[in-house]
Amino acid sequence: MHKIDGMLYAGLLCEDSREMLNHTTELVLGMIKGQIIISLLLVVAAYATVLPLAAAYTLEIFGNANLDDAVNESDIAYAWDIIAGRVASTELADANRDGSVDEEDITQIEEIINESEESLSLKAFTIYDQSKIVNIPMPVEKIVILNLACAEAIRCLKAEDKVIGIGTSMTEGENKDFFPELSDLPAVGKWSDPDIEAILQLKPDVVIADLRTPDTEKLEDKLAGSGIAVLRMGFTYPDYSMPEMMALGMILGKKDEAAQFTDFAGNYIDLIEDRVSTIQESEKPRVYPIYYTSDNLWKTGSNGSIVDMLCGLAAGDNIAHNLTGGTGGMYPTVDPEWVVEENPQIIFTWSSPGGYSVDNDTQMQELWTRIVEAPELAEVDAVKDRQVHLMTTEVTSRPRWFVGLAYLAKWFYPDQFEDLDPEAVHKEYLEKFQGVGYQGTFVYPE
Ligand SMILES: [Ca+2]
Ligand SMILES: [Ca+2]
Repeated sequence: MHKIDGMLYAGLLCEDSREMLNHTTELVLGMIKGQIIISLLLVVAAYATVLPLAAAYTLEIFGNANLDDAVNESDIAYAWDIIAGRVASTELADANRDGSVDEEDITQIEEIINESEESLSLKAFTIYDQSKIVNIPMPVEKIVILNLACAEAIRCLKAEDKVIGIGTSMTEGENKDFFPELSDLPAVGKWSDPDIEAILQLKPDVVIADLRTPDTEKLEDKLAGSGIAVLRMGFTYPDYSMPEMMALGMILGKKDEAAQFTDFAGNYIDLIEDRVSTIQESEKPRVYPIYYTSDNLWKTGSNGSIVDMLCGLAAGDNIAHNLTGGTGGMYPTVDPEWVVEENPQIIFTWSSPGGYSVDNDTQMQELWTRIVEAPELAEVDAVKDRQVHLMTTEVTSRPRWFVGLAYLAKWFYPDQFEDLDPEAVHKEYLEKFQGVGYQGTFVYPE
């Protein structure tokens, strides 16, 4: 899937953008479940004849005329081909977004390549809503970041010096330990409820917020007319996080840093996808992901959630895939009897206690014992076989979600991934991309 995302987007670009996102999500998820590979291949084949070769993904920046993963000289050539009528036009070829592709777009593409453009437009993924086009005045020198995933992404790009304000979560508890250089900056309220006055006083060029939270009424609407752009990015949804990182790299003048990250993460993602690509649907382990909160073992993640995408990539059959409920319809609560009926072979949680500042596994051990000794689960294979695993949100719901993916792949298919060492991947990531040493407790049992 990682490899043909770009083709999917390319093939559906002529559609209404909301439809496109829905179609793409459905297609991608459908493919993960191995249900519609044939129709997908037909879609790909049909468009391959009229559109350029797909890259790993499509960088959704206007000016990326040929819909690959970069804006470069080949986009100038492609835009000239469009103007000459030799190839089909693409939405992103209209670099200045005036409704037609002409020489002014060539000029804008040249300026993007030379990093002298006055503004940059991108299509941001929003997951729960339609995809949204955002116009960013360039260059971007001052940013406010509201959430932790974004702070980690900023560090991946080595762009901390552009941050002038932060959400309060970066000043609290272990986050202060993990982001010492950011935690001392002026705070602008909660990630979910920002203080607009404080943001206006800081006069950033851009505010970067989570995909979904807060509502636009609490952020975009209140900043309208201020000249401050709002960018929504997740950095955690497997289907979108690589193009997001590349787009942010371009916006912050950190293209090379972004490419280093996507190369590093992409290598592990590709390795895992390649190895599980031949596994038949019937051979996939049935898994029950627990969204563990407040001592509750019966909340889970379904279709559209990060954890469901991770299960799909690691070729696990999420028993909750088709359920709906909870936040965004993606975090339903289930009956214990239903779990017993489904009889999962593996149980895991991605929201275990633990983390960067926790130097012992006492709490994780307690939760593990709580699960394997839960009377409701006594007859479930996963418990009988002690196939119960815990990990923390740091390795699933941050830009380093590929570390969580590596753990899942190993838990689902220990033989195929005997040579994969998720802890070593994590350590290398923290040192290379976060500038911190490896410490903490992230999984149980080891
Ligand atoms: Ca391109
Ligand atoms: Ca144009």
